[in-house]
Amino acid sequence: MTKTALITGATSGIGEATAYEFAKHGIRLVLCGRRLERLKTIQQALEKLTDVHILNFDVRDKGETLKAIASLPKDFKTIDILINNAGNAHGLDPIQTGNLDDWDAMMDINVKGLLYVSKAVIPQMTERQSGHIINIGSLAAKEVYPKGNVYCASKHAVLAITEGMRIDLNPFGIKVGAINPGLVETEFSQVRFKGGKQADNVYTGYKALQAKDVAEVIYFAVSRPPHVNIADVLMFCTAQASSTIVKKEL
Ligand code: NDP
Ligand code: 8X3
Repeated sequence: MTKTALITGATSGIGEATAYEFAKHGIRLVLCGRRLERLKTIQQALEKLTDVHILNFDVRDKGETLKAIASLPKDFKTIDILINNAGNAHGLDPIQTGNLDDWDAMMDINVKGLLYVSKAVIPQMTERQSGHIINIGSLAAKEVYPKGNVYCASKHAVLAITEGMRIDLNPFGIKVGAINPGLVETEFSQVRFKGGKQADNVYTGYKALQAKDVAEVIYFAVSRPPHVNIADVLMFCTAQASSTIVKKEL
């Protein structure tokens, strides 16, 4: 039977690439994000391949998140696959000079937003005793790097939540896993550095992972047979060995 996936952060980067990858394989889509025009453009492009519904909300807003997901029309209400992807780094500062608004953004979006979306979707999965949740963690979920402090904390939390979900949802036959990429060339650094010049250097001198590379791994995870759960993936571009070791040619 054709599955339906809800993807948060589908307006760019890994989420958008995952929407394309899933559509190619006929998975029906509920695409979420704040930038409505982008959602509409992606919907228009993908409707040639599959059914697409868009939901425009900010994951920081608990009420809006629950309301948006509850508003899904009958045809899209059954979510088989949840991709908790919305998130970003905000700033790269040592802890002593970190910005409180940046800290709020990372904890509110990466951690609490993921929880709100999950809270809206999990009850139907437990009721059906089936479902698959993939949380997008990061290398930052496994390592702490200089100035990464709060972003790394938010992603360590994502990994802890993933493991907690897997334990609690195990009796219901629900698969839960995390995909943890290293450097991926998306709008991530534009957001982290607030459009500043620093963002331009992040992906120069080596070939970073592309959003599609991560999307293909996500599709691999969701397309395994019923008895197989990909619990945790750490993926790098070849040039990257750790958070601080990246082989650059320039
Ligand atoms: P992008 O900036 O390209 O995408 C981020 C997505 O998150 C956008 O679609 C954005 O949509 C959405 N988003 C951000 N804030 C909110 C919010 N408050 N409410 C709803 N949606 C929101 O970056 P990536 O694709 O790289 O990031 C996707 C995930 O991958 C993140 O969780 C990130 O931490 C993780 N990651 C990224 C890596 C990288 O190097 N790029 C490496 C490892 C993990 P909109 O603005 O329209 O709301
Ligand atoms: C994004 C990758 O290395 O900036 O999670 O933390 S990194």
